[in-house]
Amino acid sequence: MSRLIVISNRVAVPAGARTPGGLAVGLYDALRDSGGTWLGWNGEIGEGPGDMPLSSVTRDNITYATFPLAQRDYDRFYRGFSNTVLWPAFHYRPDLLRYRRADYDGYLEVNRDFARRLAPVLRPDDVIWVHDYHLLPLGQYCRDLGVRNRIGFFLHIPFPAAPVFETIPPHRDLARAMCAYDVAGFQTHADAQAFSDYCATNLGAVAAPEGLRVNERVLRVDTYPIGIDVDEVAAMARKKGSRQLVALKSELARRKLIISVDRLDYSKGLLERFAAFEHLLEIEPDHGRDVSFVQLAPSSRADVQGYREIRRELDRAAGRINGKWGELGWAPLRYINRQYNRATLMPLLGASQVGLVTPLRDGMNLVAKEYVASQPQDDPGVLVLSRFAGAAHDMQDGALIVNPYDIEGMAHALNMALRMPLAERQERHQRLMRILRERDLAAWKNRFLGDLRAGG
Ligand code: ADQ
Repeated sequence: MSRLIVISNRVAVPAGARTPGGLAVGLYDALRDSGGTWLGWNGEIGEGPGDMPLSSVTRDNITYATFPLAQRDYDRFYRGFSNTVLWPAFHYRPDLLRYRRADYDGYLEVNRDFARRLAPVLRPDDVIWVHDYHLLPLGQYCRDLGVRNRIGFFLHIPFPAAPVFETIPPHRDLARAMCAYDVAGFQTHADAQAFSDYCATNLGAVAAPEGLRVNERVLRVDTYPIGIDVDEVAAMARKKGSRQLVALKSELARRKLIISVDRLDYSKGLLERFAAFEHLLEIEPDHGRDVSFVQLAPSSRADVQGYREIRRELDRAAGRINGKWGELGWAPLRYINRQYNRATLMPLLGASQVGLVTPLRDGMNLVAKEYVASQPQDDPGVLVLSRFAGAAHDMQDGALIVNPYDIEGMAHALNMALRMPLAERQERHQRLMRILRERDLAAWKNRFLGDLRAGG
């Protein structure tokens, strides 16, 4: 089998004997099967200008080739264009977009640099898989250097409808560059359709039997909903003895737990969710001391504008809710900004009666899937899920689907979830588990790589 080269902004190098978790597992398996390289930023900021040194470690047939970013590149490429232009626009928040030409130049330079590092180490039959919005034009830069290998691209976040995409000043150049890939994969049909529609209207793309024809190239545009390793999550959730869970034991004996787990991000709808929980306390005072809501949200991208404000607003809302509804022995909302590892998180999800996943926009949202996989079959909890998470397309058959802008609607769904009879919970859980298994992480990676290799 041809060698695989994975390129993503951040690379998860396994530490010591520990194997990676989550998404990294799928990519790790794919790389180990065929042998290959994972290239990207090591998460550090290097000193001074000039080329940053590349370091390589090889483990289990996989070479991890990583490098630091210079401060200037971190500011323009990562903090600037990637996270203050692309992230907000792709999540339908053009009001938070702050465009500067210097940031865009930095974004292109770093993409060019990725291509320059990659091209010399390629063998003719290597297959290249590029990940996410930080690297939209990487394929085009590889082509400019004469790379003729198959190159696929997968977007983990939503692709917005044309009028929103067009708020990004260089939208046309970005979309044109994306057409240099052989396969462009999206989380949902709506995302793939939005990209195709934009290309048809603005770049003169036409539908061909093998995909989208743009000038003389043909690009396969398709939907590859990302999944999880269901057995890994279920096994982790069953492990007892996590210190955090032991601490919650007496609480769990007396109260039902609603849980939410996110990175602290304005796209995740935390404020609306807090308001819905507060509304539940208002309309169902009986629930009062029977329910606790745990929101885990470690701060992310704290140095990017927009993130400080949301954090401040959440602190205020959490304080207000506990101030108003709390009692000496009970705080209805536990809002925690610490990062927990998966070994702690999965049993916590498994012990919660409601998984509340209500982003305003999300490419997929793997926490929704992890919540379902963590549930005990004999007494499963209920997933309350936003219609604007990519996961809603896969999971509408078993989750309670809500609109995160409808605070009262979310409170009613929470109420329904907390009161749902066992037989209905089991039935919904079984339906969801069937879908999770059918569309798991291995299926995602096999189908994407199958399509990418097929056209070679
Ligand atoms: P994220 O926006 O990071 O990912 P999500 O899919 O929910 O969102 O989470 C990815 C992983 O991070 C999951 O395995 C989850 O358990 C873990 N995680 C999330 N919050 C955590 C927390 N507080 N503590 C510890 N772990 C946490 C992007 C896109 C998503 C898309 C994924 C994968 O924004 O829409 O589902 O990529 O494609």
